[in-house]
Amino acid sequence: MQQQMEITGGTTHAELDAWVKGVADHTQPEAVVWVTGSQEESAQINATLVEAGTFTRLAEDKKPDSYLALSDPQDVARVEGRTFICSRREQDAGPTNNWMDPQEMKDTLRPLFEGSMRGRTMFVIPFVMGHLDAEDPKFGVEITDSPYVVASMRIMARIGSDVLARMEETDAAYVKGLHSVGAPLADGEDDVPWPCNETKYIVHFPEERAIWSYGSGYGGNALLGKKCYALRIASVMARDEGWLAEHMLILKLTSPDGEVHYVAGAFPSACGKTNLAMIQPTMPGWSAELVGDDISWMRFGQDGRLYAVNPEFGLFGVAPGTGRGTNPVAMDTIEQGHSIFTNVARTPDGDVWWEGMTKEEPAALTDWHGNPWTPGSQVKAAHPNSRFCTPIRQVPTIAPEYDDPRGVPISAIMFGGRRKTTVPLVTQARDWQHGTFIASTLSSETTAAATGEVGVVRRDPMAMLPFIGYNASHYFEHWLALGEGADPDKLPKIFLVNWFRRDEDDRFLWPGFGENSRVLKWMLDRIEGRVGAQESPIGLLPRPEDLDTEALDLSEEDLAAALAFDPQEWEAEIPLIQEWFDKFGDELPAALREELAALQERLAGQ
Ligand code: GTP
Ligand code: SPV
Ligand code: MN
Repeated sequence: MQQQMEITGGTTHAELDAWVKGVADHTQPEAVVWVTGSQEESAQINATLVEAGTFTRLAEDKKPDSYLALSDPQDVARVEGRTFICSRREQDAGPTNNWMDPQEMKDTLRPLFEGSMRGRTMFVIPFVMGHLDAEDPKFGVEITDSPYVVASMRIMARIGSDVLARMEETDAAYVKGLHSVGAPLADGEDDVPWPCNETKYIVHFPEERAIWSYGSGYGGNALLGKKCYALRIASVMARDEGWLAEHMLILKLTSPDGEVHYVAGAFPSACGKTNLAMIQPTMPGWSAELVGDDISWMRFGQDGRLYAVNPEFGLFGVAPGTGRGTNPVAMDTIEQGHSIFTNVARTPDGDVWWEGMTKEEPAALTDWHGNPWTPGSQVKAAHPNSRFCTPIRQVPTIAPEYDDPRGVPISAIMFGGRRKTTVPLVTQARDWQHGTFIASTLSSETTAAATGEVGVVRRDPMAMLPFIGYNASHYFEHWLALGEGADPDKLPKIFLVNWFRRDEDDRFLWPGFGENSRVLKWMLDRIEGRVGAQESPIGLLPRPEDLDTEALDLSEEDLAAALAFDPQEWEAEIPLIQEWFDKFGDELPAALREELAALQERLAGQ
C-alpha cells in the first residue's frame, strides 16, 4: 500500500484483510475506513455528504435527521442492460441474462477499477443479510468509495462492528462486493455532488460469490446487499443449498377471530410490494403487519412448512404515488425521520414532496433537477423512480417477527403484475406445479425502476426476470423440485393477482390499496376451506358473491369486469407464452410445457 494512505480500523480476519489491502492497492484511495455503524460515525458521514453537496439536510421540524440527495440525471435507476451474470459456463447464465466469460470480464473491469478511488475515501462495510443469530448467517462485505452508499447501507442492512466481530470469531465466508462510482479525483480537483461514470457495469461472479459494480451510485446498482447479493447471488446459493431467494414482500394478517396467517407476494419492481406490505385493511376487525417489503428468503422448517425471513433492515420505497390516501403507514414511517430521500422535490420550508403525496400541488418547489418548479411546470417535480430509504423498525405496523431469525410460516404466495387487460383480479392455482407454471409466465408492464421504455408488457417470471442469478430454466426446475419434495398439504397455496386491470377509458377497474384486503381474505378463506370458487381454464376464480364486498364502493359491472376471465384475451396470450418458453428450448422443464398444453386444451374446450 501507499505510505500516505490513512487507515482507520482493520480486521483479524486474514483473508478479508488481504482482499481489502489488494483492492486498496489497485483502486488507490486517499484513505481507508472500516465502517463501525456507530452513531458518531453516521453523523460524521452525513456531515461529509452535506459539505460535498450530495445531501441537503431537511428541516428538523418536518423530517428529523433526514436528508435529500439529487442524483446525476443519468444515474436514476437499475441498469438491466449493463447487468451481467458471469458464470464460468454461458449456459449457466441462461437466455435471460447478459453473460461474459468471467476472465474476460475481469480483464475488462480491472483497468476501470485501477486508480478509480483516487482522491476519495474507501469504506469497508461488513454486513449480514438476515439475522446475525441465524443458524447460518449470510455475511457480506461491501467496499465502496461512496459515502452515500455507506449512509444507505446503514439503513438497509445490519452492518458494522458486531457483524465484523462475528465474522472474525468464525472465520466466516462472505460475499465480496466491490463498488466504485468510477470518478477518481486528480490532485486539487473539485468533486461534484453526485459522482458517477457514463460507463456502468453491474457484474456478478456467482461461483465466486462476488459482485463488482462500477460507475453508478444509485439504488440496486450500488447498495450491493440488496438486489446483487440478496437476489442474484443468493438465488445461486439457494439453488445449491435447497432454499429460495425471492423478490417478495412478507405480510402478517390477523382476522377478526384472531386467526394469523403469513403471506408472501412477488410483484415486479414498482408494482405494489411496499404498498401491500403496509396495507391497512378496509374490512372491520382485520389487521395487517409488515414483515418484509421487497425480498424474502424461504426455506422448509422441521415441521415441513415453508418459512420466510426478510434479509433486509430498511425500506427503499418508491416515493411517487405514496400519500395519506394510498399508503398512510408509509407516510407515518417517513415522518419519524432518520431517512434519505433521493430525487424527490423540496418544499421552501425544508420538507420533501412528490407526485401523489398530496392532492393539491404545492405552489412552489425545487424539483429533482434542482430547478424552480410550479404547478404549471411541464416536468415532474420528483423522478418517477425517486425513493425514500428508511429503517424498517420505524414502520408503525411492523410485526415483531421481522427480527426473528427463524422467520414466519407462509400460508400463501401471490404473484402479480401490472396488466391493463387479460389477467383477472385473482386466480387460485390448482397445485404447486400449476402455480409454478403461472409464476414462470408472469407478465407485467415495465416501470421506471429500471432504465428503458416504460409500459411495455414483458414476461417477468416470479417477478425475478432481472434478478435470477443463473439459468431461468434451472430456476424453474428448482421451484418444481422443492414442491415435489414437500408435503402438499403444508405447501403455501399459490395465487395470481392483478390490481391494475383497466376499462376502455383507461380507468383502474379495482380501487386497490386497502381494498386489496378483500382479495387477501378470499385467499385465506380458500386455504381454510370456507369459501367457494369456480373452475376456469386458467385456474379457480371467485364468483362475485365469494368476495367480501361489504361497504365496498364499486359498481357491480366494474367488479364483474375486474374478476372476469375472457377466453379471447387468453387465446391471444398463448402465443406470447409459447414464444417465451421457446427461448429456453430443451432446457425448459417438461412439466411447464405440459401445463401450457393443458391450458390450451382447456381453452379449446370452452
Ligand atoms: P420496488 O421497490 O421497485 O420493488 O416496488 P414495489 O413493488 O414495492 O412497488 P410499490 O409498492 O412502491 O408501488 C409502486 C407504484 O404502484 C406506486 O406508485 C403505487 O402507488 C402503485 N400501486 C401500489 N399498489 C397499488 C394498487 O393496489 N392499485 C394501484 N392502482 N396502484 C398501486
Ligand atoms: C427494485 O427495482 O425492485 C427495487 C429498487 O426494489 S432497487 O434497489 O434499485 O433495485
Ligand atoms: Mn424491488
